[in-house]
Amino acid sequence: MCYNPSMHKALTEVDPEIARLIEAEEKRQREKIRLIPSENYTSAAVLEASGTVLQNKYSEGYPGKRYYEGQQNIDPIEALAIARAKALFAVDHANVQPYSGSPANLAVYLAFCQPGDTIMGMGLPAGGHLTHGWSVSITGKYFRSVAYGVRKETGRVDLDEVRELAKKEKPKLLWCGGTAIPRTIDFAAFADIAKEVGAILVADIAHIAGLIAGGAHPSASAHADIISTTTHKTLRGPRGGMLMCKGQHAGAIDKAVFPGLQGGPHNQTTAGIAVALKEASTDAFKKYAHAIVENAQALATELSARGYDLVSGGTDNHLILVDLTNKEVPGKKAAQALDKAGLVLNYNSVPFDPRKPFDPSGIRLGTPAVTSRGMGPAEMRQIGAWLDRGVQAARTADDAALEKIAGEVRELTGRFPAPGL
Ligand code: DSN
Repeated sequence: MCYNPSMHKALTEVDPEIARLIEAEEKRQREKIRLIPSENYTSAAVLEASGTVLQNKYSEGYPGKRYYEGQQNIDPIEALAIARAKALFAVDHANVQPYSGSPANLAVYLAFCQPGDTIMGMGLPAGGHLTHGWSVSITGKYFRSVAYGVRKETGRVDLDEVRELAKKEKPKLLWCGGTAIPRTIDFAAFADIAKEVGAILVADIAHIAGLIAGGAHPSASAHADIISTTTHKTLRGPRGGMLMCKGQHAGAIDKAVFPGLQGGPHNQTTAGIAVALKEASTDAFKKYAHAIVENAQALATELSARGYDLVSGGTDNHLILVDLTNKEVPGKKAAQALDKAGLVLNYNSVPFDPRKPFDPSGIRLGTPAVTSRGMGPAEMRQIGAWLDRGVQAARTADDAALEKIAGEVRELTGRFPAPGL
């Protein structure tokens, strides 16, 4: 059942223990309904490109300017990935070497800040990312970090509040984007604020890169100085990162990624990114991106109808954040029970959460992976019903009910094969 049976054969011979675990993970991904909004199924083509001899090659530097010989094939692969990223996201410059989202973001700090400089981002509990200056991250320790949040009544960013704070604090970098934002990000408004206070605007589009590529979320390219993204979420590529920017920042960004922060790029990942970007430029991907949003809205509507308290009241994108306080089940207990029922999601803090991040009040879920399997609104309504039964079973610790749901889930997933498996 492996995507590459010959590789699997060698692996089984050499290391049956690891081979068995990979097979078990394939089975898990096949049989369960994966609702973690930052996860997806890459295509067989991306998986193939990512598991190749390209990983045997060192390529410190950039195409045409390397510190190692033998780049006859690596240079054109990286050049293709760069060209495709530039075309897809309509940017002047792209760097496809960051190992993932956090290193990409660190490179932005290295490019533009000195330790101790003031930076501003969305707080983690409000939906921001650790690397946007949260206290436990290096970015909150090495810089003077100021956090904005969301309004309690609306669950949405209050841009007037962001403007006031930015005018008072004068940050060098202003981050927008994050990991638990169910609503459209107003890049133009953030750009106005950044301009007003002389900050560099960094749009972290990791969660929504695929939606932007497919035209299902407004683009950041006309507004942000720097765009940071991972490549494996809605964009459906391999685990990796990219930085894109206006031409004037190209040199600073490239220098920060290499030699500033990283060594040799992971060429097998670069090839996987190139393939994913090609796939993301197709009409089929545009339909996929819009279907993700349609599915998230169908699931949100179903959950709302069942009395679930959705942060901000719903979703504009791929992600739904649910406060389970009124259901009398904490997020972690619900997420662990739902996993037994074959429904995999995150426990997650909600804005103004009175509980601790390791045992918070909410759950975070999304539709990129189920949409990759070809599921639609009818399946989302069914998933909403299962989630409701699962949360009730979590409250009453009814393992038999969870097992019953798991059986029904397996029946559904059997009818919707996952890409790459
Ligand atoms: N870990 C990612 C997520 O799940 O949103 C963010 O880094």
